[in-house]
Amino acid sequence: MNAQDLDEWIGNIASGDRQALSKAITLVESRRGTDRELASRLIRILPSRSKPALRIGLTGPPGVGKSTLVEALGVFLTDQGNRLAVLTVDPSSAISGGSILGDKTRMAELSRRENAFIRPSPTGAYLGGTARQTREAILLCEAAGYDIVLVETAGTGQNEYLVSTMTDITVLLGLPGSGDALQGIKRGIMEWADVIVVHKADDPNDPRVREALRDLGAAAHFLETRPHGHPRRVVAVSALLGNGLEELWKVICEVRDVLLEKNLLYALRAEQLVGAYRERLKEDLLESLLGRKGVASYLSDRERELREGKISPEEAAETTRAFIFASNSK
Ligand SMILES: Nc1nc2c(ncn2[C@@H]2O[C@H](COP(=O)(O)OP(=O)(O)OP(=O)(O)O)[C@@H](O)[C@H]2O)c(=O)[nH]1
Ligand SMILES: [Mg+2]
Repeated sequence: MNAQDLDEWIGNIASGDRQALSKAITLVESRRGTDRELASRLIRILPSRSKPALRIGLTGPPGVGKSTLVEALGVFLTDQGNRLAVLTVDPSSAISGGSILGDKTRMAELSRRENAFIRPSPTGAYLGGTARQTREAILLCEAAGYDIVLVETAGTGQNEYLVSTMTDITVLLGLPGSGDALQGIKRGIMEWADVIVVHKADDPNDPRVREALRDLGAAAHFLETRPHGHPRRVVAVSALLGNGLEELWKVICEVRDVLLEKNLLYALRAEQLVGAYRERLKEDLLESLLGRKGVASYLSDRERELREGKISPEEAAETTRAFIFASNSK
């Protein structure tokens, strides 16, 4: 594809051609070498926007109601005239299957809207490459003029953290539960959240909802503050009944305003890029060093010695490092 074709493609994306956008997302999802090369060229020449889109990550355990909330919040936002893109990143879809169908039915009304674009992750496509693919898909949606990009990802430990490294605001969902304040949510994960949602709060007066709000509010207090300094907020929401949607959006806007007023949005994004670079470099270095001739067998020899109790893990690591760098300088 020549430079002119690429320019034309980008022009089509920018003018709101959904097919051109979908095709570009498929390209960045591909792991084929030639596709990667083309995707990098495409991403590199995307025009920058004068007004940044708001990137929101929505995460929480499977079944907590993320897609239902995306639909409800999405309808609410598009009704207000916003243009909204939704990316669902489902690392478990390869196992559970059928998530595309599930999301389509769960977002039935939103998917009919002219100013909404929904892109479910194809089965397994994001496995192993979630961060880069999602980051690039976000950039493409922004180039297509969407003002808000929502990224839904099912929480499986690492993912809550990952989504917070590529969005401006992270919303964490959990269920009110007896005993544990928020079912399915570990305290450590709350660190990455800007907003915490006690979900399926169909009855706001339900004692479990009130207890969860109180406990989480107190817990959030003791966590280290987010870099923007705005306190974490806890909101009760029922996507099914539409309770708390306005409150949730208000709270998200508060965080957005702090990021904009304190000029932190671009600083945050810049740090995210630096973080992505470091991660990527680590992976690449590891891969190329471990892929060197003789390294694999050297490693398995050390592992055998470890199992036989002949060396300590520290010794094994130290000699392995020396071996790799000695063979590296040859
Ligand atoms: N009572 C109640 N049920 C809800 C609410 N929101 C969602 N649900 C139900 O919870 C179930 C799971 O909803 P989803 O939106 O698919 O949940 P999810 O978090 O997207 O699930 P995964 O994508 O599989 O991780 C569905 O049966 C929804 O109808 C709510 O506010 N109240
Ligand atoms: Mg879902």
